Amino acid sequence: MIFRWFGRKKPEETAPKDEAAQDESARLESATTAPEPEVEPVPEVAPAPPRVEAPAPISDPAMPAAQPPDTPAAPTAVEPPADPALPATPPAPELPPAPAPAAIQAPATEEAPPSRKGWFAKLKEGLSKSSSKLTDGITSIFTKRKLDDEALEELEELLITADLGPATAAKVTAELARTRFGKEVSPEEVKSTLAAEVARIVGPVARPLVLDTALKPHVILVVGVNGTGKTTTIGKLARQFKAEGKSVMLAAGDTFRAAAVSQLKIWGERTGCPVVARDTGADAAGLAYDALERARAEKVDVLLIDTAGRLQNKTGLMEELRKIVRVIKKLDETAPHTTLLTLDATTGQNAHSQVEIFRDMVNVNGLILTKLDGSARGGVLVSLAEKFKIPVHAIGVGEGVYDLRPFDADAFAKSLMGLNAE
Ligand SMILES: Nc1nc2c(ncn2[C@@H]2O[C@H](COP(=O)(O)OP(=O)(O)OP(=O)(O)O)[C@@H](O)[C@H]2O)c(=O)[nH]1
Ligand SMILES: [Mg+2]
Repeated sequence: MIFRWFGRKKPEETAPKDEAAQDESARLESATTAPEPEVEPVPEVAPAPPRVEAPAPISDPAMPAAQPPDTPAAPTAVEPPADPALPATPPAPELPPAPAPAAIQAPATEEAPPSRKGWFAKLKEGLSKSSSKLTDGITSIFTKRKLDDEALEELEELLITADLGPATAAKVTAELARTRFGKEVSPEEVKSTLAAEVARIVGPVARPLVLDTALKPHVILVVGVNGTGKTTTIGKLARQFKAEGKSVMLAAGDTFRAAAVSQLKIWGERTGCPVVARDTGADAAGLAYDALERARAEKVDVLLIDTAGRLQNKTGLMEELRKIVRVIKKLDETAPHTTLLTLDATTGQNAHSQVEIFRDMVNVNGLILTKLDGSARGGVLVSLAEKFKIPVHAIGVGEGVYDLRPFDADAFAKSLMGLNAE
């Protein structure tokens, strides 16, 4: 069926892998039995999101501490984050720069589900920073001017600076030249031609997340750089699946930060989904194994596994994610059925290197672009589509529980060009 829309050690200690966890790793690697995980009780009706006091930041001398992990984020400001300044020593980990680390937070207040029209308006408004850059540029290039080589060159440059990437920019301008070269074109004509071309490029990747209902559970592993929206996206997806009548279980696989577990528990309470969790520093693969075992026993429809966005370094993260995959395959060799990578649209071209790293590491087969609201770099979705051809299942346009939408190529393309989608 298609998903459519429309603990044991003190958390304040940093050591993410204690001896017990390592022993357990060995146990899991040989796939024997696992202890009962801690499962949060499920309230019948999702309560109002509780306010949670942010626990003290976990200090780790090995990690660049550009910002404390638990600094509450301003709810709506999604300015392109400055690349966090990495300390001169020790050497920076190799992961691409990431936005500010996640804040533990009570998710945005419950709002009513938006109407279809409201959704298009929100998308257009969300993309307004991206689109105004493009449309202002198009207007200044094409007002009372013929489509000549110079105009095409200026347009190509504009598209590159709007994050569409050189290859996509060249393709789009070539298409415009093919049909209109030498003619006087209005900015409106250029925008609609570009919107059509963008829709053509992103169309093939605009694919809904398909849940295999025969699977009990369909396992969704959510990966991504810290702060890109993994935990929030899990909460939003959980709400959607529940609304479709599915039974959903969440696994707090980010055992690196205490706040990460609390954040997922809030989403669990809010969406009425049980959360399998352990204390900070527990073995993430062991937790994932326990969660899958439990989800199978309970014949749950969907298991969403949260993961850490950063560990001591890139190698540590890669190893942990690979181990999660290896260990859950001992229970179901086809799992994870979906490996979703969340990408923060405000990071622009950085998203490309994140896709490359995570794709090679854990075989990513679905993308979710988050923070398209307020990003001036929404065009990156076009270059990602063209380059990687990995399905974009949904886009995040806010922090609210309803702010995740299936990716609609046409609506996105029109909104990116400042045109009305409907
Ligand atoms: N505006 C906006 N904010 C978002 C969106 N998705 C997530 N956020 C916010 O981005 C911040 C980080 O989100 P998280 O879900 O905690 O990110 P994460 O990937 O789990 O981060 P780590 O656990 O540190 O790896 C939070 O403040 C979210 O509310 C979105 O689509 N739009
Ligand atoms: Mg998280």
